[in-house]
Amino acid sequence: MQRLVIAALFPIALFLNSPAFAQTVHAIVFDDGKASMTEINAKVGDIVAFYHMDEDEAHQLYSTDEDHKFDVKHIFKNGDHFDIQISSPGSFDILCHAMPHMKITVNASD
Ligand SMILES: [Cu+2]
Repeated sequence: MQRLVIAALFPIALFLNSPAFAQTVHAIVFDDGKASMTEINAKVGDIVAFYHMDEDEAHQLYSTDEDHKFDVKHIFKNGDHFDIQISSPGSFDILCHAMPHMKITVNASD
């Protein structure tokens, strides 16, 4: 059974490692009540990685955009890490439940 699973995954792994599917990780650090970036230009398939390094503030990140919906439901606090993958093109805003002024715009292209 184990062997079957590995055999099934192997072609997918090769496919993802080919240069045509090179994936960029856009790391955003949250500290001092701020995000390290307020705008990201990304490609479909890229990862946006949130790193919470804030001693004083809790951030709760979400997007209500139809094609890029997510919500970090738990309290996102110091030391936490959370990734989203860009699944389709378009621009959307990442907002924060805890801070109405916090906004990170993601421009995703094919
Ligand atoms: Cu915040």
